[in-house]
Amino acid sequence: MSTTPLLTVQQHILEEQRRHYPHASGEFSWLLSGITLAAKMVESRVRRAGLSDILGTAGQTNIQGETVQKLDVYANQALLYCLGKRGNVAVMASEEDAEPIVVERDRSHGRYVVVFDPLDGSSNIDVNVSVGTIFSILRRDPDDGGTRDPLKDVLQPGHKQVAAGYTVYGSSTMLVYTAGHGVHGFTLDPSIGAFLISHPDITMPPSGSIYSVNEANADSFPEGYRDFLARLRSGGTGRVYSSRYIGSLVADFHRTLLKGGIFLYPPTRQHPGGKLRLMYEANPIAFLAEQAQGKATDGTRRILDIVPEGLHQRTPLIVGSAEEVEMLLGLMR
Ligand code: AHM
Ligand code: MG
Repeated sequence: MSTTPLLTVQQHILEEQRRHYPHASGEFSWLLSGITLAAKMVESRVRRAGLSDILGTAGQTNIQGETVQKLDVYANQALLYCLGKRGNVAVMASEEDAEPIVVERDRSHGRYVVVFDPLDGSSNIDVNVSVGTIFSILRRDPDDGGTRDPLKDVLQPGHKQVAAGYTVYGSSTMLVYTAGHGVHGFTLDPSIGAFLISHPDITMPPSGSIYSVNEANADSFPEGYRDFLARLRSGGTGRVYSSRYIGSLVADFHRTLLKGGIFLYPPTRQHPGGKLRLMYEANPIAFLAEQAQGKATDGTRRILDIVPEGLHQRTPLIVGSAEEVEMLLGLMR
C-alpha cells in the first residue's frame, strides 16, 4: 500500500493558511471550498455532455457577441450560486455577465471579490476536447463600506490577487491553485468526490520544447512574434521544438505549466489588442506562472502590472518558461 498521505484540497488549503497566517479566520478557506464545490458541479455536467440534451447552443448571445452554450450558462450559475452563499464574497464578475454582480447581503462586510471565466474553451465541448474554469480572487477595499461602484472593487491589477487557479476537465479533472505560496495541483477522485493532491509544489521547467499558438493567424502577428516563431522552427536555438495548440487556454496552459515551453496569443488583425481577457484569463494564469517560476507578459509589460480599465478588457498574452519568454522579449526589443 502507498505511503503517500491522502491530502484533500480542503485540508491542504487549511494547512497552508495555518502555516502562513496562524491567525487567519478560516474565511478564505471557506471561500475556496465554494469554488471546489462549483467545480465538482460543473465537472459532473461536463462528463455527461454527450448524453443529455446539453450539447449545442442555448440560443442566447453573450455580451462578447458569442453564442452561449448551455454548459456555459450552467457553469456560470453554479459559481454564482456557490460563491454568493459563502457570506464573505461582496462582488463577483464573470465572462458571461456584462457588469459585476453585487452580493447585496454581503456587500458591506464581504472581504473578497471573485472574478471568473466559468467555462473556458467552451467551443471545444461539442468535440469532446478539454475545457476549464478559471478564477481570480481579490480583496475588497475594507474602507469603502460597500458604497462605491462595484467595478472599482474588481478593477485591480493582477499583482493584487490573493489567489488564483483553474480546473481543467480533461482525461481526468484537475484543480490547480496558488494562494501566493507556490502552485499546487489536485486530481479529482470521482469515486469519493474529493480532489486529492497529485502535483505538490509545481515548478515550470526553465525551458521547454513546445510552443503553442494559433499559427493560422501568424501572417498578421507583429514582426517580433514572426521572427521568434521562425527561430524556434529553424532549430537555430539549438533545440528542436514541437507545436501543440488545443484552443482551450486552460488546457494549453496546463501543459505549458507541467512541460515548459511557451504559449502565446499575440495581437492579430482580428484582435489588435489581443484576444484573451485580462481579468479572468491572463491575470490568474500569470499569477500561477510566476508562482511556478515562469513568466507572463503582454509583449512589453508584466501582465500582473497592467492597471485594468475594463472588466472585459483584452490583452496579448505570452506565458511560459523563463527562457522562451525572455527570448521573445529580446526579439521584440
Ligand atoms: P472562451 O472559450 O472563454 O471564449 O476563451 C477564449 C479561448 C481560449 O480558451 C483559447 O486560448 C482561445 O480562445 C482560442 O482562440 P482561437 O480559436 O482564436 O485560437
Ligand atoms: Mg475564456
